[in-house]
This record gives sequence, C-alpha cells and structure tokens, in this order.
Amino acid sequence: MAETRRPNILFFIMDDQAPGTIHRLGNPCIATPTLDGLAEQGVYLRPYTTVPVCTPSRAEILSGRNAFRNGCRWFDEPIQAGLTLLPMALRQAGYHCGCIGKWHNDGHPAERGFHETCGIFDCARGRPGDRIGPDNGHQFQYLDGDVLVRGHSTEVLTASAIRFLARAPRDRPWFCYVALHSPHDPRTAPPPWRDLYRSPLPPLPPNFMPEHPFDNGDLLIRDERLAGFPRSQEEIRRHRADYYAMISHHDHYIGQVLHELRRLGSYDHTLIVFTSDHGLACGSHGLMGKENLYEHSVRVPLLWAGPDLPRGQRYDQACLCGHYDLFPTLMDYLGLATPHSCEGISYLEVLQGRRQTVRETICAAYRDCMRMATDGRYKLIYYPHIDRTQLFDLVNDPYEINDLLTPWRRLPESRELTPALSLSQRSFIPDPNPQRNGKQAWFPLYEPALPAAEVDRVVARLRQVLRDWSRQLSGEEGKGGSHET
Ligand SMILES: [Ca+2]
Repeated sequence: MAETRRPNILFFIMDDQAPGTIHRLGNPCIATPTLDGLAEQGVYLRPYTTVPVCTPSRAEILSGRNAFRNGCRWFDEPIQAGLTLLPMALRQAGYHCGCIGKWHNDGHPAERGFHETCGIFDCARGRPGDRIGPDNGHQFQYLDGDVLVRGHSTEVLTASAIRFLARAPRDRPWFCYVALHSPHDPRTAPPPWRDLYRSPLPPLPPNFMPEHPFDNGDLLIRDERLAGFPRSQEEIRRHRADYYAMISHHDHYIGQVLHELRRLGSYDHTLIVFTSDHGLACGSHGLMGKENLYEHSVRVPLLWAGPDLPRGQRYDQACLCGHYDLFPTLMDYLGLATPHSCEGISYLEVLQGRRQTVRETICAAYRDCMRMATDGRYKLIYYPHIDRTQLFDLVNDPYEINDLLTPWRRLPESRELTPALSLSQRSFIPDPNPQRNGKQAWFPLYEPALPAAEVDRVVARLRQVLRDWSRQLSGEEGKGGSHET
C-alpha cells in the first residue's frame, strides 16, 4: 500500500467483552446490530490473550510481544522501555494518532506516541485535566479541549471519538484508539438498554456451575465476589442481563461513531478493528471474572473490516493467534515494516483467507496458579498449586464441560465407548470426593470421548508444549510467578 493510499484506522477496544457476545456470530439472545454489520463486512477471529487481565492484555496489543516478554505481566508493571509501541510505529509512518478512554498501562499515552488524548483514565501518571471527575462507576466527566463532557462512560467517550473524527487532519491518515470502559462492572447501562434483557432474563450459559469444581488458586479475587456462593441461577441470569445491556448500549454508540465516519465520507477508506482486552466468565464454570484460562475468559472477539479484506469470514476456532500478533498484522496490512521489537506473527494471510492459522500451538498463563496449552483441538490447563490438570476437546466440547482427565470418567481400554450425551441430556452429579478441596464440587455427567491411552498421548504432547514455552520464557519471570509446569 502506497503511503498516500494508506487507510485511516478506527480501533475499538472494549473492557471485559467475552467471545460469544455478538448476535450474528452465534448468540441469538443478544442484540448487537452494529457489530453484526461489521461481522458481515469483515473477518472475525478469536485470539488468545496471554494473561487475561486488563493491563497485560493491553500491553500485548501495544507492544506486539507476549506478556512475559514485554515486561507487563500484571497490574502496575511497566512496559519495557525501548520497545516500539503501536502508536509510535504509526506516527513514524505519518499517522495522526489519538487515544480516547481507558489506558491502564504505565505512563501516559501522550508519552507513547499519541499526538492527542482525551478522557484518559486508569493511567498511572495521568496529566491533570484529562479526567477531572472522581471515579464513580461509569459516570465520567472530563475536558475535551474546552468542552466539559459529562455522562455515561460509553456515551462521552464515543462522543469524543466523533469529535476526533471531525477535527482529524485531512492531509494524512489517522489512527483513533477508542478504549471504552464497557461492559466492565458496575454493569450500569442507562435506560432503555438497562431493561432490555430483564424480562425474560437471558438463559444460563451451557457451562454454568454452582461452584468451580476445585480451588483454582484465585477464587476470591474481586471479580469472583460480584455474586454469591454457590452461584444461584437467578443471580447469574440477572448478571448476564446487565452484561448484555452494557454490550447493546455500547453497540449503539459505536454505531453512532461509524455513522459519523460515513457522513464525513471516510468510511470506505478506513480500517475498523473491534476487540476486547480479554473475556469474562459471568457464571460459566462457577466463575464470574476473567481470572481463569477457560475459553470465555482467555479468548477475545476480534473483527477486522476495511479495504481489501474479505467480507463475512470467520476463523474463530482453528486460528491460534494472540493479541500480540495484532501489531505485526496491522503493519503487514499497511505495507509497513514491523518494528524489530515485535515478536508476534502476522496473520494477514488468515484475514485474506489464504491460511487457516499462524502457529500449531499457543500457551497462556494466569499468575502462578494456572497454565494453558492448546493445539486448537485439545486444550490442557494445569494448576501448579494443586498439581491438577484438565483436558478438554474444544471441537466436541467447546464449552469445556467434560474434563477428559476426571479420574472416575476414564474408561478401561477394553470397554466399548458409549456415545457422548448431547448437551441437553447432561446433568450434574456431585464430586465423589467432595472433601478434596474442603467444599462441595460439581461435575457434569457424561462419558469421555477418547480411550485412556489417547488421552495420555494428548496430555504428554501438550505438557511438552507447556514445558517448551516455560523454557523459552525462563529468565523473564516476575510478579506473574513461575512458569514451571
Ligand atoms: Ca478488562
């Protein structure tokens, strides 16, 4: 792409929006007309984030390096000095760069390549004036130039994005990074969105459990305290109603930004990227937060819609890409050299429909209590504190309900396999050893789909992937904890 023809970039990043929350991409219970439109116009992927919490996942996007190789493995850890960040690379290529909303990394975006900022919050050293109101959930107030803006975070931040579009230079392309605070709790969408899903309430997720089957090492972190223990079906459905309301609300206001883009005549020359920092459990697996390595938390929705990209394509299961691949992919798409400090792999050929994936396996971690490796078909999660391993067949069990390693489900080699029960036929049975972790645990009842020897072979292979990853990262451990498997 010649420099004069390079498109503008309108980049939306949500806060805690899980995959499975877009109507057109498989959730009939939620209304997302704007995202449906982007899905029809573009390509959908579900990347992994290496550490599914806000600060590391954003640092991965900004640096093009995974959380263990960019210095930011946990909250308050700075991105390594000397790395070329995404706005720096785009600025060097002649882009006018604006940052709106949640930063949540060290320093200030104005020091990291952005020409202008607005409504910046969750900033370690935010400049006075960026945000002048106290944190009160989603009620924000700040100065946008001389304009005092006040209201729900989604509404005022998208309004600032619209003002950015209106004043953006016309003689060069622009990059607008819009980081909304939605659908992060408190889930307080205003009317009429607030009441959109209250009657009837949305259904429970297929992998709802009253409690997580065992102590994963971080069951009492703040997100998990948002609902009572054990989880009640009614309370989880109310949480999901409020979560969906936040998403439909920001879907509407993102639509207003896109409307302004069309009105300005820039739509056809703009790449639109929509994603989230990480996902969320919101009742799945007995969990509420993102602090786990199940698919609903460690993967994110990602849409690319723009010039020269296919329309209506999705590569959500097979493509093992990470959030740290986004930066090199964007450089590749723009025809720009990827900075040497990036370590991600461009998945542009996946976006273009010429490849299915960019790597054979991918790994993730959460603090020192969870590790994960997957080849796209099978997924192993290891909990070092209790030396427990789970194995899921992501193709036949996408909701990760049937842990193939649960001991009493393993079949003798000689026993003939019985067909797995359909999801609707499954029921929950008590853990036969409920005292193991000092509390009652619950498991779904159905037979393993693999003979024990095949399970052992898959486990050995994915354990080796995890060991190799740990060795690769050795020497770069920190607050995120040991990577030893
Ligand atoms: Ca977040």
